[in-house]
Amino acid sequence: MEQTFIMIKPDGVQRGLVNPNPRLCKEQPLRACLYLAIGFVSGLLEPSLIIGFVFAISLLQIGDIISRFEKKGYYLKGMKFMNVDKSFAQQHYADLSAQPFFAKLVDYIISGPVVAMVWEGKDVVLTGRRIIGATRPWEAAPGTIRGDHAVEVSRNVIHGSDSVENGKKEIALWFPGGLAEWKSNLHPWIYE
Ligand code: RTP
Repeated sequence: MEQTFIMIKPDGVQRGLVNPNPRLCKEQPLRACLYLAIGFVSGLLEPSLIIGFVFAISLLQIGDIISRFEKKGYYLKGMKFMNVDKSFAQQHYADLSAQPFFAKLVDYIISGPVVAMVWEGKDVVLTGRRIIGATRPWEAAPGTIRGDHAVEVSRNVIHGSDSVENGKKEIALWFPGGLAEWKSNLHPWIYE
């Protein structure tokens, strides 16, 4: 089954910190309260768990992105919340090293934590790019992630592999230890 690498960029993560996703709060207030309560209690009990607090709050934003892939019928096969350094970001975007915006892009990717994910399913590379929307948010259709959440090309929330081949390369780069064993139950009502 096809896999793709999806990364929620620093702006996609950080915006959840200052601006809890109003849709989640409105549509699923209990879930939003639960995230906040878990994060708040863990932050109070043990300051080193503050990262849990940060992650719980940020889930209010990234939860919307994850749920779009889940609802479509794709399976989450790997996920990490991490900071990347300059050489790693340069490696990830090596194909764009000749572009005038390369240095700015690398600085932006290392400016805060990102969420690295692997999603699996039929045609997930192409369909994932459609769920994400056009690179330039002003060209991204409403209903896509970038169409709904972004304004600037340099703050376009999310990355998705642009081919099956690049997906394999990116998964190997971001998940060098491989993916956790998980017996996905490819639901017969989604896949024939
Ligand atoms: P991504 O790799 O992040 O999924 O984006 P993409 O395939 O849709 O677009 P690509 O051309 O590969 O560009 C990679 C990222 O570079 C940033 N960018 N900044 N003029 C600019 O300042 C500019 N142009 C592109 C965007 O964040 C884009 O996603």
